Amino acid sequence: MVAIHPLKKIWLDGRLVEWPAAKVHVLTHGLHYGYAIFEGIRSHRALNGPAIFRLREHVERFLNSAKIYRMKLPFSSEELHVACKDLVRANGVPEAYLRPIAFSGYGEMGLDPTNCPIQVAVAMWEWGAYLGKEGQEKGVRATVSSWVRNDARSLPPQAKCAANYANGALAKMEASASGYDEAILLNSSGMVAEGPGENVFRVRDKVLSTPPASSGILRGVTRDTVIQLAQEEGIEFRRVDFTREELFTADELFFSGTAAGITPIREVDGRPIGEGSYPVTRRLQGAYDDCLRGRSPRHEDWLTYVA
Ligand code: PPE
Repeated sequence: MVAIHPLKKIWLDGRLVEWPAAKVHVLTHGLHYGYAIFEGIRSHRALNGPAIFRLREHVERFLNSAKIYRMKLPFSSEELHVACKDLVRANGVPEAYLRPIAFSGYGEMGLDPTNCPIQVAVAMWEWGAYLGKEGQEKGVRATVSSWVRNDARSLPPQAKCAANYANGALAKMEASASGYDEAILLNSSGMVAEGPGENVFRVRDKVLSTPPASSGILRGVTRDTVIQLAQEEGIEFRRVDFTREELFTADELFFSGTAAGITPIREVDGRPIGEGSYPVTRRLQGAYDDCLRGRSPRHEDWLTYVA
């Protein structure tokens, strides 16, 4: 969790407005029914200036989320790219987290959002290590949630919809109340799915694995980055379902996500994971950091410089 420190500007419905002016009505439709889709993107101080990481892929997922929910966005992909770049420049903060969001606005009530205006905003704030700086370095303690991950037949996991996160919040609160840093959710078949805001990776006998999209997860941009980097590092990789007990017997486990970055998991439900050193995780963290900060020439195309 992070307390928000106001910056200068927020992009709202096509223009940059002053931070305190970015408000909505309490009868905003999406607030009542969870009809909102969003993204989480990071910008970093890279070698050649502030740069947004994998902006294209995030905006593409945003458009796909809208499509799944029949939401007609009044802005094009190109306009959203420009909005994100303008926003980082306007706030003058290179290391930030960007939150594009589209939602059914004020106009009608009742479940069908078809006739509501669609509002779109991009806000940004400074968000340090999602699971704490110490967690990022030394690893976090996780617990398998008693809450089952949203079933794909109820809430499509590929759409990053606000409604999905009620399930995540239940899991996260349960984990915190029991003294853990983060939850791991199983799907309705009992296989490992993901964290409330992260994908999960496992290393066993030098083989890296992560659950396939069919396990009912969000297909993370960071997950995709990790998979590409692992292949370049010569790490054997498999997309495969794994069980709860395979978490306990892993040599290494880690979370991946835009907010979380690559965060080692050092314990699951009282069982220490592996030996407590994370050689594969560390290699991937290093390679990932190089990409974010423009030190990886082969992945320059993942960066959108804002200047
Ligand atoms: N699964 C879920 C459910 C999820 O929310 C995220 C991102 C991921 C996997 C990883 O996706 P990606 O960021 O593309 O690698 N969670 C976002 C929101 C976190 C929040 O608390 O808010 C994020 O990391 O931006």
